[in-house]
Amino acid sequence: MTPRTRAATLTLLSLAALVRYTFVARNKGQTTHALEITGPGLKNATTATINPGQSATLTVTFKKGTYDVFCPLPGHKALGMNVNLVVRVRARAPQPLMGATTTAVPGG
Ligand SMILES: [Cu+2]
Repeated sequence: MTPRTRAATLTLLSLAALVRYTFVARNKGQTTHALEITGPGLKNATTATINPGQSATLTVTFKKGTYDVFCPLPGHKALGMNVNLVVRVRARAPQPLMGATTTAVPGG
């Protein structure tokens, strides 16, 4: 079996600006990963390194704009653990937390 790693997947229904979202990053792979989000208004939005079989949460408040969701470990972003996230909607009232999950799965 080769140590190839399939791209992380990110599933989102919709995202509103100015609402706090908690991402649950679950590492189903066999090597360590992490989750980082960069974009408007975010600073140091990253989890610690996540060991295989473990998970970590990352809570962020988005503004309108385009964000980059990726694994910050060296080389992982280039392997495809990277998605763009477009936040379009402005919130009218507080809403319950919505979750998104990124999953890195070993392939091969
Ligand atoms: Cu990774």
